[in-house]
Amino acid sequence: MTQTRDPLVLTQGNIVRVAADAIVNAANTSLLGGGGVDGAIHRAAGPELLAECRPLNGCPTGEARITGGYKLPARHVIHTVGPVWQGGHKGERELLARCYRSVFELVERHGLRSVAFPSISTGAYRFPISEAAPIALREIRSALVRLPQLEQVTVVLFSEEDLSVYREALAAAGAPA
Ligand code: AR6
Repeated sequence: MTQTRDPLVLTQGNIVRVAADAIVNAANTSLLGGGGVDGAIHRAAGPELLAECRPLNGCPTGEARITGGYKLPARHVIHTVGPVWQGGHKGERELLARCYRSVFELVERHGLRSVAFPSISTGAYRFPISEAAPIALREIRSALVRLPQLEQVTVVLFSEEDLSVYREALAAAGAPA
């Protein structure tokens, strides 16, 4: 049997350097920028990104919006708003899953073939990464099964520790179906 490359790739690095059809931004409901990965993406893309975001009038938690990538190597940015972790009894897990699904709806609609995600909600929004990783990986696997156009999904983890958590979650979930 020939070994094919897994379309799901985990890597450590800075998402602003990734040349994919789209990179995903962990934004807030204003879509007007912030700290963390959001700040890094806006800085690297340049002020045209904020100019395109402003008339979008924000984005509710769990939804997503698409813009150009401007000075980024990525063609598009898909902005999604993750839930703030409030202890786990406020629908946070479902809202996080919804973020991934909303991103993939845009990926499908725009015929994108490669997309790179940061670990949504696990920074300033304090979602425990050990709980977020299996949700992210489950939704990514499900999209890869559903969307034949989708060739590669990369999760770009900012630290080696975060990469280890995702690797363990991937191993625990087993091989792709
Ligand atoms: N590349 C990849 N991952 C990164 C990068 C980067 N350049 N920078 C940070 N991370 P966060 P959230 C990781 O806080 O929790 C913003 O202010 C980071 O280590 O960026 O969804 C928004 O405006 C962490 O693992 O996003 C919102 O107000 C992950 O990205 C709020 O933060 C997410 O951390 C959103 O909080």
